[in-house]
Amino acid sequence: MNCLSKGYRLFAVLLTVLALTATSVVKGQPVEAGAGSAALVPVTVEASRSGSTQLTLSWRHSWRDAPGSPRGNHDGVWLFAKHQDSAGRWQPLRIAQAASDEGYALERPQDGLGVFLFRARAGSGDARTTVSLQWAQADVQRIRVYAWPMVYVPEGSFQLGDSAASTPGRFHAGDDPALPYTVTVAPIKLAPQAGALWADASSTPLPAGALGPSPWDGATAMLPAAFPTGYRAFWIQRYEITQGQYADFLDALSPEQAAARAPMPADFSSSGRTLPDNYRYTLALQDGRWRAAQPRWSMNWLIWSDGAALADWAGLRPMTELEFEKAARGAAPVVPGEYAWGTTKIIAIRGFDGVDGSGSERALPADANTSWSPSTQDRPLLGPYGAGLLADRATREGRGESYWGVADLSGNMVEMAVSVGVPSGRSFVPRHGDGRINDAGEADVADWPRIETRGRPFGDFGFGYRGGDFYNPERDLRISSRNVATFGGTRRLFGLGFRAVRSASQDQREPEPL
Ligand SMILES: [Ca+2]
Ligand SMILES: [Ca+2]
Repeated sequence: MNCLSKGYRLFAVLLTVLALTATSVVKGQPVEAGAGSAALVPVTVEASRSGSTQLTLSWRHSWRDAPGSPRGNHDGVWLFAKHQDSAGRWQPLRIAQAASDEGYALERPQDGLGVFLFRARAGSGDARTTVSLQWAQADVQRIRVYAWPMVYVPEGSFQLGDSAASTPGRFHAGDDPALPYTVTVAPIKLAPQAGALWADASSTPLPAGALGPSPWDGATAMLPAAFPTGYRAFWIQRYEITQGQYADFLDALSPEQAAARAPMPADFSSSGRTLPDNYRYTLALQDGRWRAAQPRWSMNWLIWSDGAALADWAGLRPMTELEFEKAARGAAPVVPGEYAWGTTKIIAIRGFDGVDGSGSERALPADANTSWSPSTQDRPLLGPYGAGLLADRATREGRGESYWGVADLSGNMVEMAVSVGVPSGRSFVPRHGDGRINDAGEADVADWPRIETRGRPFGDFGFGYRGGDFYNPERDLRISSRNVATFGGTRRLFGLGFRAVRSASQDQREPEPL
């Protein structure tokens, strides 16, 4: 061995030592994925330097329709992050720039609170891509990322109201209760006359027997221009918020905030059940961390304030009941009495082939397409099933999917939405959350509906319930049922879930170079 090669080897060792030192310095910025989020979209941290992070994400049953196909939409993922400040509080971490692999595209809203990641080209199957994120803030200690499955609902016209006389509270054409109303780009006039939108105002009995609030206050007015009618494009969560995603949310809050947002024993007192089988609710605080034993099962036992806070924290917003019908029916003509999958066939899940909760179980019977109660004596599944349970079925009807591919809009958990039937709903302005909630654990976005008092079981608070749940009869699961569309409930109930949306950016649909 000569001196030259010896010197070279020493030099190489020195380089290695230097490189290792440099790596250990930049590794002072640990990045982790929220556990509940990762149960749906697994995330691998490939590299993390000060100010930027590289992640690989994968998710199942992804698609993008071919250009020119009648439906023409795609799924995607809302990727957002928090960082822990010096006081230990989790704060939103904005994204300055993002880039993905060839074959995937990104939409980064101007507020940088997250990025939408989706297929750039037509295709379907499991998705996998690496994403490089450049953070707006470099001097952060610890990062947690969240990747939520979403579906893109394109801009376009659609019909409201299913024209079935047996569908309570349904929207209809202003001059004919037997015809649907067509939403277009034009402003919506609320009036009992031709060209306007109107709805059935009859109240429906509540489970205890008393009549619920009217789903329609009968005000004749122009719907404010800011109100999301469903015509404009938006992103919607593909599944109801899961118990794992909700545990991630609670885990990023202060103890005071989490106490306001976590279902408590007092909330359960009406159920007549106790843990561990409280309508399949599996969250628990273990060693200071919130964990869901079944992270894929839909979150239940929510109230509006929980959903609104979750949406604010995630940089999203609540949907309106018009967006609910758009997300379900899509551009297809109405079918009287239809459910979110566009037909009137509805088969309740009665059990599972394989271990319930294992992630590989199959719903039984083989043609079951949601969870509901055929009668008060026949309630086959008392609690939520998991996100993606029906995803491998051959047909849209079998998967229980909407026109656009959104899961579980009819049945499983109730969807909470901003109501058009009362003034406090019509004044909604679709601002997005800013990634933070207030110290009391409440959403603090101006002009979102909020519960003003919990002194009554319900009130005129501007929100209501859509789509029914596992405890409801089939009529409640119809796309156009509005029997509780203005209900404004003030109590956590075992069938109440949530799903958030975000208005699509009008100007950032192209991949961005890093
Ligand atoms: Ca649902
Ligand atoms: Ca906020």
